[in-house]
Amino acid sequence: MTWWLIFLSTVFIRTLMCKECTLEDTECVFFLEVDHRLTMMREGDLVYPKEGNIYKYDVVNTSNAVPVKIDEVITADGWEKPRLIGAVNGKMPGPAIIVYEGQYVVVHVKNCLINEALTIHWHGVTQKESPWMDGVPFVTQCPILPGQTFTYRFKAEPMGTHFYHSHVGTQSTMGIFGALIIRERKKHDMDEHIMTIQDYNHDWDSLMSYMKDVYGLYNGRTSASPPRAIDGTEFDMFHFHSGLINGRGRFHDPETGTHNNAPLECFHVQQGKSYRFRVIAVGIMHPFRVSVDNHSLLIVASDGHSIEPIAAESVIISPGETFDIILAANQIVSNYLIRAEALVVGMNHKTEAILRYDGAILAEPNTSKKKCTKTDRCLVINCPFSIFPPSQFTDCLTFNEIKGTSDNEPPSKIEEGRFEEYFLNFGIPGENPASVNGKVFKTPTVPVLTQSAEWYFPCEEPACGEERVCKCTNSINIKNGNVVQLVLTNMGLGKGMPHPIHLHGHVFYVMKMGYGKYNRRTAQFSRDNLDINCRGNIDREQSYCNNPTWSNPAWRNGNVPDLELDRPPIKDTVVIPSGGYVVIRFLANNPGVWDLHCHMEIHNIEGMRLLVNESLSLALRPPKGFPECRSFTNLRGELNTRELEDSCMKTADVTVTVYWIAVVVLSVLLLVIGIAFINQARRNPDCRPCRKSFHDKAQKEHEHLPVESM
Ligand SMILES: [Cu+2]
Repeated sequence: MTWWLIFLSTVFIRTLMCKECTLEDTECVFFLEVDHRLTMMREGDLVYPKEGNIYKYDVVNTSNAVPVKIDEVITADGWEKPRLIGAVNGKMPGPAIIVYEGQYVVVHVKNCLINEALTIHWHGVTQKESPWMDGVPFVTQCPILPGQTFTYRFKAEPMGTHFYHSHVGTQSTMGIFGALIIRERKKHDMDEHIMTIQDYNHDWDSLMSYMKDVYGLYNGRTSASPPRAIDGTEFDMFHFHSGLINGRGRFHDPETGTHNNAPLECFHVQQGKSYRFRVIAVGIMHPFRVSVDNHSLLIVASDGHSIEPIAAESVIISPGETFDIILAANQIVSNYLIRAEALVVGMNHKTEAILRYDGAILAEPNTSKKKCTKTDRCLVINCPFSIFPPSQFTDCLTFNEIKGTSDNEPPSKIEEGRFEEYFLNFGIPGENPASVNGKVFKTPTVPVLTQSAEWYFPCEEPACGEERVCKCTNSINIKNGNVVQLVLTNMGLGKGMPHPIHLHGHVFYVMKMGYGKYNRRTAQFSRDNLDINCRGNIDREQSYCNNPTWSNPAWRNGNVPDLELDRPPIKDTVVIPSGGYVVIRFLANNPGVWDLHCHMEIHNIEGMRLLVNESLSLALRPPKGFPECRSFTNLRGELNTRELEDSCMKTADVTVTVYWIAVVVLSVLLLVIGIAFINQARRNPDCRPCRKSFHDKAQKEHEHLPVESM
């Protein structure tokens, strides 16, 4: 009886606490339980897809059977072999957290995973009053261990479309994510839909995908080739099976082109009304081009920040970015296909959802994608390259051509002596891992924000250099009150696909973007933008570009021409085009330690990351009792803990080194033994080389043979 009462009261409290926040609340409380789940299972029953529905595994005749409710199953792409995923409150995506600007958000996160620690990052929230709530393991907090609960509390700002996700390893794309919507504090006048988009592999968990990218991806016994983007640049080796919208999609068989009829996400609209679609890219690697058949999109915000509205056929969204799209339901009552297509060529990498008008029949849409023609061209927003092939009659509006709105605060003026500029090249040089300026990020082993006395930022190893790659806790030190300009580049030998770079603790102005050169006839990438001097190797295509700068020295100190000073758009994640650069600016007004990283999960965990150390001594201190953690050896100084940690981080290098040391030692040993053996043999006639010895022995024996009588 007691247990039953406890259970009921817990359910009651959670129901109460998880209700949607009202305009009047000053604080809103949520519970998130993170655990593992299997796709295509309802409780203990396997399900299978058919005609847009799902049925229990033992249903043979579906014509009279009642389908399983799709909300009760994490269907993913409907692949019938259940795949292990992470889930928040039993769902993927987790529940949306919807609050109003300025409210305090309290989220009790319970780690119910069996064997993994986690943290939750509130992507887009600046954490001005609470830098220790940013949710980055070993930067702002200790990881939450299995069974533990950690309560996040932060102020909801800035307003807009954001999301939450685990910041540990590959857990985010395992399914540990959900929308975080901060509405303007007034009654909202437009209905909304939330749309998360991701790429997905139904055979492996995200960690396996990462390991295969690092160590090799094979199709049978054939080494797989990387997928190519429309502009000819290469993506990394993620084996894309399907795309998902709000956790649902269909597996399209690449051999036959048919799909498995898994249920799609359905967005309901009423004819004559307009809707705000909050689109969030939560995937591993691929950008998606999003469009809706028969409808134009009005793009009004990115990463939660308003932009001058632009009507377009589609928008391209990369992992970590968000876009707000106004869709006017102004077509005839029917079903329309929502499309999200990856930018690769020769592969059917896409996902779909349904836009269903109220009153439409419950049927699959049979609409077509807009045909872009010479007289009716298509406009695409936020292209990661500057042109499409001419035959596609499609125009790009790159992000530097987009204006912020007049109600955005303008960027701070630069005062004498209060300006800092850094050049950061995001690259994958040769066979080396993803890095920034040739520095592969080494994760600290204590949270540097809250246990700063126990960590330093060493990146001075002799292994680092202009044409070298090293591993260390890379950071830049910026001073509170200064205007900071970062020139993010994607150049030289390590350039690759466009990288979406996300900054924690700040939003930034996109001041300028520079694209590489493209062949106007084929739209293929041809060379880097020459505004940047790669220094290093004289052949910039062979240079790691670890030490970039402006090609014109007069452009330093904020003097680069053509900066957008009037109304630059504001973002927290921006895509650096291949062979190009982005100039971003922000005011250092939030002391703390802030992550800056590529939001392609594979690159982030590999090391394409650094810390922005912003006047750490001025950072607010966490509340009393905030968890601490550190390594422990109990060896009373016999071994240096830091050295142990360093060697752990360099397992691959150490293995190689040990191997070669062993080879050299063994070779020397064999040489010494060989020389000693030969010398000995020379002195001892019984130890001559085998063949000779045998010959001699035979000779001797022959000599002693009795002479046969004739
Ligand atoms: Cu990247």
